Amino acid sequence: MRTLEDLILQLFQIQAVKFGSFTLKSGIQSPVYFDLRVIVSYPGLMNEVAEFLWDTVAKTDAEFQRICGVPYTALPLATLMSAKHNVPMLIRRKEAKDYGTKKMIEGSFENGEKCLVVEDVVTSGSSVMETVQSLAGVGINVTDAVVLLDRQQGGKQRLEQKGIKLHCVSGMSDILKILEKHNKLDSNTVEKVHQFIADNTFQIDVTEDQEEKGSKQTLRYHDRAALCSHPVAKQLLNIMESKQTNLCFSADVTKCEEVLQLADLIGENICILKTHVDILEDFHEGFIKLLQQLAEKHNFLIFEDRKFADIGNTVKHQYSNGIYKISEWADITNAHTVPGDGVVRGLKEIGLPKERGCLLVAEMSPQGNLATGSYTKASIKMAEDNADYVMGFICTSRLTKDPRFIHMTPGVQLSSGSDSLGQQYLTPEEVITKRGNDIIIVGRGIYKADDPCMAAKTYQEAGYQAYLKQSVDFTI
Ligand code: 5BU
Repeated sequence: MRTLEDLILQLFQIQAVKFGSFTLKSGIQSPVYFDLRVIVSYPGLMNEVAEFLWDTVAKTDAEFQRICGVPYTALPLATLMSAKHNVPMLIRRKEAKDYGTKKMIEGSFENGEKCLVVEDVVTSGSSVMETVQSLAGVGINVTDAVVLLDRQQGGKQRLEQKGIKLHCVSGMSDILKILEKHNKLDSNTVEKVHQFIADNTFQIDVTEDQEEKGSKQTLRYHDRAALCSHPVAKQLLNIMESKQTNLCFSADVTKCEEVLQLADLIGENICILKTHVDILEDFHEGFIKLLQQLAEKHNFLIFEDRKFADIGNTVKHQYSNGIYKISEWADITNAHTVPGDGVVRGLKEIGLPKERGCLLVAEMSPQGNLATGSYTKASIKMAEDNADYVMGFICTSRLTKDPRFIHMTPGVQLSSGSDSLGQQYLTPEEVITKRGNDIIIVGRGIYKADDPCMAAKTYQEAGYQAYLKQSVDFTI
């Protein structure tokens, strides 16, 4: 059996541990990357890794009757541990959701049995949690998990908060120490990795309410801002954090002066002001300048709710030319996905160099709308394929666990209901806490109120309180 030192050197040699500049799934640049998939090509080493994992757990008081690897990389490791030490294994399906009726957990087991979860690398702990939740869904308890490499970015603490002890064969600091000692890394790289870890550790803010419930937690706005590489999404999340607001005001009035008055009156309560610039009767270029000054004064972004829906070539002109020249001033705009991805690619040609953001209309609020099912799914894929420009969705429910995407929901009032033309209203609590969205879009609830200033404060407070109670299991 090798020492831990030998093992790390071997992992470095086969490039399971790499240093340089890597774009992680979340879009952030990391100076270090662990890719353990490659070990399947080195059966001897794979056996040793499995033994290290086993010995790490054997030293503790962990009790379990089953072993389950987090798919896919840890699957062969769990298999080796199971076969050598004669502990029955379970397999967690990754894709069961798409097939509907298929079982999530394969293998035989008894209700209430305990299972050890095996993982290759832990960053935030979310992948381990997903497997724990699938197992819990069929009545199996998890109190312990074992991991080969812990990136030491807060995953261990997050799991501990959910009642799971994470046993680690090795952490980032061991790896750095060993590789530096053997002259595989210079001190500059080591420093860079330490800095990266310091800047990218997942903090868990647990509200009192969550503490009472025991184990609920989520990434906060500032955690997500750190994960975002999209400049507008990052800026927006930072505004939401510093102003404690997830309120977007939809200024659907028809006179420029009225928009400006409202913007100044409630600017401090909002993170975004949404316009329909084509409903303004007296639109003039000076209006945009004044609106931008107010955006700067109160630190909010401007979102033109244009809902582009034509072929790429046409939307390029609609976005940059004509009377409104939207791309010159709107931090954010949006698009329907009905024309296919050409609409996004067209807008992106204009918006990307200007560092603008785009939201895809993946779901809508009115009764009987057609943006559902496979249409919504295709919209999510379009966003993922264009994540350098698309920063999120207009939607009524959380569509992805990716923390980079902002989910904005229109059709919000303090009590649910509808208007006479099919608009359907949900409450801030329903939209943010229950459905896991990020931003409430409110129009008439504010500008038709007797006291719009008071109404904006009320929506800000309701939206933010709903966020403090929110728990979304993000994938990082
Ligand atoms: P309300 O006054 O809060 O109902 O205004 C809602 C705003 O959101 C309004 O500007 C609509 O154009 C916009 N909206 C919406 O209500 N529903 C949708 O699905 C989309 C946009 Br997309």
